[in-house]
Amino acid sequence: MARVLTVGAAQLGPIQKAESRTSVVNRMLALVEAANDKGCDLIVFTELSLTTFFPRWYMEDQAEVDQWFEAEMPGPDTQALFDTTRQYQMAFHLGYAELIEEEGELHRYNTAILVDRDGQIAGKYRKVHLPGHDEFDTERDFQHLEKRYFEVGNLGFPVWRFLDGIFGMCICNDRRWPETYRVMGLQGVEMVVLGYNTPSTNSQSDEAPHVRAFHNLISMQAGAYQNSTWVVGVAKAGCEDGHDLMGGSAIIAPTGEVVAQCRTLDDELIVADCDLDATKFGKETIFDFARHRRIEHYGLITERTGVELPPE
Ligand code: ING
Repeated sequence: MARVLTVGAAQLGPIQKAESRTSVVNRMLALVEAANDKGCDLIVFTELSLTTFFPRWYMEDQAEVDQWFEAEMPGPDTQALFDTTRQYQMAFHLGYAELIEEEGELHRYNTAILVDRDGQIAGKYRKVHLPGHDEFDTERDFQHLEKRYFEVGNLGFPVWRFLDGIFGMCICNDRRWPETYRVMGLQGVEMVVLGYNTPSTNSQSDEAPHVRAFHNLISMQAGAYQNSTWVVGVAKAGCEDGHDLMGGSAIIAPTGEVVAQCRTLDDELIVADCDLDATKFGKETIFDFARHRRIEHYGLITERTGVELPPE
């Protein structure tokens, strides 16, 4: 039996600070049209899809910060996305900055949602691994202030029954941490969808760009292979107000093979037929956790970095 989904990875090119959400959503709707023309069941958008990557800017005024957040989902700017995808019976993934009042307090998260074919939000994830720093760092070539603007995600790494499969999400830096995929792998995940906004250069070193592209793929390919799951990683790419973001959006099979990859730094749709049953072989052989994984024999697993070595 095959459970084949036609999946579109909808990379976005740069979004300038001055670009309106309406303009961005119109670009996204063009990608939805292209995805519909190719028969996509699902379209995956990127991290912080609706705005420029604003954590690169140091801001002190909360109202200035909050202009980058969505207080409603769907809201006036995003309703067209929900309406059009529902019309096409196409599910979608969307990353955005979430402003929400919970128990009388305002909270701000780097968030992603899964929306089903009928336009209903089926799952929500909030970014756990927030890279960067929370105060202006004079040592860096550019700022990365996610720790300043977002709270750490408080939803864990859940999975959902979605599109006749088991789906999970993560966001950007999460994809670099093996725990991210394993927590979902232990729940039987069959497709992990994620967005990323990754600077092409390292603000703290002269790391060559090809190394960054290598780390991007190896992180996602390893996560896919070691948990026998599809991984769809979608970039916001290109030059935003003078700051370059890498592309490389990819659809990765449970074997770890890249089956499709974007070639530009612009709005670009790549499509692949993803058989969710292709995850079974790995889960039932090499990565059959029940038969082969021996956590009780792994020795001390500390929550701290590193382990106290026994005295000489
Ligand atoms: N961006 C980058 C990412 O994890 C980064 C930040 C790049 C951290 C390279 C470490 C190394 O892809 C976001 N938004 O997390």
